[in-house]
Amino acid sequence: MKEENYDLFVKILLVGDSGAGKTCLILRYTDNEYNDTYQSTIGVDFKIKNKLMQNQKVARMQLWDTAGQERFNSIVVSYYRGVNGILVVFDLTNETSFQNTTKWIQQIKSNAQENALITLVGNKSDMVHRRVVDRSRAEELAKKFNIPYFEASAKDGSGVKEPFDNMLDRLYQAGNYAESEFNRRKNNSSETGTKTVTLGSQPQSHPSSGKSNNSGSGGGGCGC
Ligand SMILES: Nc1nc2c(ncn2[C@@H]2O[C@H](COP(=O)(O)OP(=O)(O)OP(=O)(O)O)[C@@H](O)[C@H]2O)c(=O)[nH]1
Ligand SMILES: [Mg+2]
Repeated sequence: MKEENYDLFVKILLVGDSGAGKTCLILRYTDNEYNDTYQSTIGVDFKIKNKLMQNQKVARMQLWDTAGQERFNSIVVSYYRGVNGILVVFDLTNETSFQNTTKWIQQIKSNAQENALITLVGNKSDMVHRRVVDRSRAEELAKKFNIPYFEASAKDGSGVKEPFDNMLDRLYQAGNYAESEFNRRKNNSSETGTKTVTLGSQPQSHPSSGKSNNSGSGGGGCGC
């Protein structure tokens, strides 16, 4: 796919405690793959997914995967500014990871742009017998912050598309995205009506993680 062959561009960040499954969710969503071997993310990483929306517009989604480990938190915080949407991920089998979602949401509210959209995601729904967080508790928390809640399993793939696709739809509805340079040039000054958000710096200006196998992959065919 050529650089200009998309209509809108969004930057989505995933945050949450270490081990919650952020990397696995991104890998499942972008490549439909899952790996049981736990490799904790170092710093920040990203993947690209091109998505054909129902309205036939092609969205380029830049999905930023962050390290949940406390020692990387200052790096993670530096990535909040300039993102359009943030998925806060917790592990349905880990009470602490659920308790900490409040901390993550507060950190987002103090550091991200005011119009950044947030979604809460409970991962590992396949582990029915080890589950400790009820749907009702998570829904209550999401309601308190007025954000949507989704449950997913990166392992079996269920419910993974929904939080990402819903975030994209909400960003589109809110006009919280950037137009491609190509469209911007094409439309020039004649047509307005599309709200354009100027995004922050591009990935190459950010420190990347040691896992270069993931970095910036995708961007190829439309993973619609
Ligand atoms: N059963 C089950 N295990 C999962 C699921 N998602 C992730 N895991 C397991 O949890 C481990 C941690 O997942 P990661 O995606 O690496 O977690 P992370 O949130 O990226 O962690 P950090 O990079 O340290 O912040 C994985 O290696 C899997 O073993 C899931 O949906 N179900
Ligand atoms: Mg990770």
